[in-house]
Amino acid sequence: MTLVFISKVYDPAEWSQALRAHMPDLDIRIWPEVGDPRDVECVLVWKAPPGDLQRYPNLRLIQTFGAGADQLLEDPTVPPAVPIARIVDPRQTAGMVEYVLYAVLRHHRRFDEYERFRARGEYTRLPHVDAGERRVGVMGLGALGCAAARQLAQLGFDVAGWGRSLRQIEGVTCLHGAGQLEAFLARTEILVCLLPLTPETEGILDRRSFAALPRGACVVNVGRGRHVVEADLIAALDSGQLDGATLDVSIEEPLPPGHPFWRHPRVCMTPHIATLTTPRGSAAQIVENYRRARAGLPLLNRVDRRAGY
Ligand code: NDP
Ligand code: OXD
Repeated sequence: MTLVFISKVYDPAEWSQALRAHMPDLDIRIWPEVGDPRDVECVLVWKAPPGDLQRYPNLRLIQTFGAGADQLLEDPTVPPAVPIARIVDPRQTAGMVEYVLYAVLRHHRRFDEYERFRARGEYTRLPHVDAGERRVGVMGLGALGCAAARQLAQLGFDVAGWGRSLRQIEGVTCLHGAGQLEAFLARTEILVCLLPLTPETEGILDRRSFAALPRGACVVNVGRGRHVVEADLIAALDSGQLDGATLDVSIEEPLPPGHPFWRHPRVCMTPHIATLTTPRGSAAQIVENYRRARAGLPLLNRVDRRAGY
């Protein structure tokens, strides 16, 4: 029973302890010290070195640390017959909801503007807008988007959601499909992107989408950096079409030195921390999936390779 742990960001000691608490005889090998690749049945991975996953001939499960599996799906060397599972977990969802609520409230209550006033020594009041008059839009109504939309609605915001298929979420106006995207954008003053990265969603937040938003809208991107055409975002911020952006993700991560997001006065940037997968929240799920893969049972949170998420 051998699992290879591949990650530069998650702590192998902490995870090994948590995984073994659920499966004491699990043999955990920390990449790149994998020993005989024929022993390996499961990889637990966040950002696999390209080509690495094809070298385990007895692999039964590719379990990603993330909610998004785009990086694995884009690598043509990942063995096509081995199932991929992702993490869906209430703690991870709660972390994302916290981040989204904070970002939306910050734009809604114009804290960045007040910070600029303060820096200039100005004691100025802006007009007040009730939450019920603030139109927030959530793109992607999956595990995370749905939870975020629901909580925003509970705070009293006027919330719409947009996804691929029609959803029903209490208190949220749900739109779907390419045909309703423009209407969704036109009514959205604070846009939250929680889409998965697929060929269809790459670059979805571009010049045209920004132009479809009302002037002065704000964007919160917690999906993937490649959802945004970064040059178009900067241009929309500089022209005043957008008032601000909160970005947890960027096309290149870590964000390279000299990137305009570092210094742009209307960008708030965080290092892909909107939510994190924790051993406490997810070790049991990972071990359960490994057991299921060995027993030939359906996996928890299996990625649909054809859909791309
Ligand atoms: P899910 O797979 O549960 O949900 C994805 C949603 O997006 C589904 O509702 C799906 O529609 C919809 N969707 C897919 N393709 C399209 C499309 N072309 N147009 C419109 N809607 C589409 O994912 P999660 O909610 O768990 O996670 C979403 C993403 O958030 C992840 O893929 C990841 O990229 C990102 N993420 C970022 C984190 C961070 O820390 N910044 C942490 C965790 C995740 P349908 O309902 O029809 O399937
Ligand atoms: C992700 C994650 O998919 O952190 O980004 O879970």
